[in-house]
Amino acid sequence: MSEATPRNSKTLSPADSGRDVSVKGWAQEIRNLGGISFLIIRDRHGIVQVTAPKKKVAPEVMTVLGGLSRESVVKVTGVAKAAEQAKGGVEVVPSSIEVLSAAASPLPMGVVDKVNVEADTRFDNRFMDLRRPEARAVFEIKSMVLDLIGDFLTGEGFLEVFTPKIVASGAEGGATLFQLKYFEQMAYLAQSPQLYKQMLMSTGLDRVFEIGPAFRAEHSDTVRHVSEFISFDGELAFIDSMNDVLDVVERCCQSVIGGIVKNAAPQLETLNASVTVPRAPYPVIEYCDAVEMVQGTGMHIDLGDDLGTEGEKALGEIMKEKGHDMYWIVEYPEEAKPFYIMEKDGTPYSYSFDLDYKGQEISSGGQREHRYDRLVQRMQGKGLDPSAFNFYLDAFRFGMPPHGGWGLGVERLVQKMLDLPNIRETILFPRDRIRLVP
Ligand code: AMO
Repeated sequence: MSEATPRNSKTLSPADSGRDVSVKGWAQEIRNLGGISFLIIRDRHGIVQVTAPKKKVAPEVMTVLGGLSRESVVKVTGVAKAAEQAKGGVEVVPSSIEVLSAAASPLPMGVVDKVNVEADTRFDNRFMDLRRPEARAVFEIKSMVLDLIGDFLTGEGFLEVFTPKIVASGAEGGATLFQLKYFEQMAYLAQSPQLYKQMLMSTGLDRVFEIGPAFRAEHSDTVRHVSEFISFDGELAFIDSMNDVLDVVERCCQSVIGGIVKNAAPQLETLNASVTVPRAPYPVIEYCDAVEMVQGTGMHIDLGDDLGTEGEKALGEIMKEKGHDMYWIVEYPEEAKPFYIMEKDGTPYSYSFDLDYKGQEISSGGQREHRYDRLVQRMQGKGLDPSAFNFYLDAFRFGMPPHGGWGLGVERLVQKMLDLPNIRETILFPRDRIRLVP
C-alpha cells in the first residue's frame, strides 16, 4: 500500500483529488448527523473538512468520530476529494482516524465559539486562547516586525548586540526597578540597555541595536504598561545632532510598517485590521508647543508637566485631524529627562524626543551627554551617586564620541499599528503587577 501524502490546510488542494493523504491537527468541530459525520480539523494555517458518509467508511472510523472530544489532536488518513461546498474546495474521506491526544472536557474556554470570553479567562488559559487564529496572527505580525527591524538596521550598518539583563544599577529611575538577590550581592533586572549601549559607543562599534526584554516594576494597571516588554534600542556615534537619530528611527518605522502592509495581508485579514503607512516626514512638535496644543483642548496641564496618557491622547486627536499618525515631540524640559540626556545649553530644555503613534508614546531617546564632567554633574544634580556608576562613567573618561539613540517598545508599536485595545494582546504570556502565571 502506498504511503499517504502528508498535507495541511494550506497544501491540500482540489488537485489532490483521488490521492491518499494524511492531515494532522485539532478537532475543532465534530458533527455526527446519523448517516454522515463531519470533522473540521484546524492547524496553523486554517481548516480541513473531513467528511465521513457512514456507508463509505469503516465502522471503526465512525466509532472514533462518535467518541471524539473537541480540541483533541488527531491524524486523519484518507482520500482527498474535490468538494465545492468544503473550505478550499476539497475534503478528506477518512480511512482511519488516530487520536494522538484526547482533550478533556469541558474546555476551559471555547476556541471558535462566538461568545465573548473575558480577557482574564483568556490570559489564564493562554495556550487555548492562542488557538484562535486572530490571537495567533498578532504574533506572526510581531515576528515579521522584528525581522523587518533587523533587515533595515543591518542595511544601515548597525550591529546587533546583546547586553546584560542582570545589572548592578538602573538607568530609568529607582521606582520601577526589580531587585533580585545575586549570590552575595544585590542586583536588578535591566530596565533598558541604556548604559551598555552607550558604553559601546566608546569601543568603535559605532552603530548598534538590541532587541531584548526590559523589566519595569510598573505599579499602575494600564493598557499600555506591562512589567516585561521587548525593547528595541539603538545607539549611534559621531552624530552631528539629535536629528541624525530621528532620521534613522523614522525611516526604520516607515520600512517596518510598509513591510507589514506588503507582506502580512493574510494575517491582517484574519485580524480584520487595516494598516496604513504613516505620512512622512513626521511633524516635529516642540514640547512647549505640544503643551499649548493640549491646553487648547481645555485640559489642565502646566509647562514642565509630563503630557501624561490623557495629554498624549488629546495631542493624538489633533494630529489625526491634520492627517498624521506619527509625530515627534522634542526638547522636553531637562528636569523631566534622565541624567544621560544632553541639556540644551542656556535653556531649561534638553536634546530629547518622544515618538508618538496615534496618541501614544512608542519611543523615546535623544542626544547623550558624552562629556564626562558634565555627565557627573548631571548625575549629582539628579541626586544620584556617581560612584555607583563607575563601570559606566569610565567609558567616558578615555575618549567617548558624541552619540545618541532611542528605545522603542515593540509591543506598543504592534498595538498601535493593529489598533489593539490592550498591549497584553501583543504578548504571549504577559506580566503585570497581578499576573505571574501562566
Ligand atoms: P523609556 O523609559 O521611555 O526610555 O522607554 C522606551 C520605550 O519603551 C516602552 N516602554 C514600555 N512598554 C511597555 N510597558 C512598559 N512598562 C514600558 N516602559 C517603557 C515605550 C517607551 O517609549 N533608555 C531610554 C531610551 C533611550 O533614551 O534610548 C528608555 O528606556 O514604548
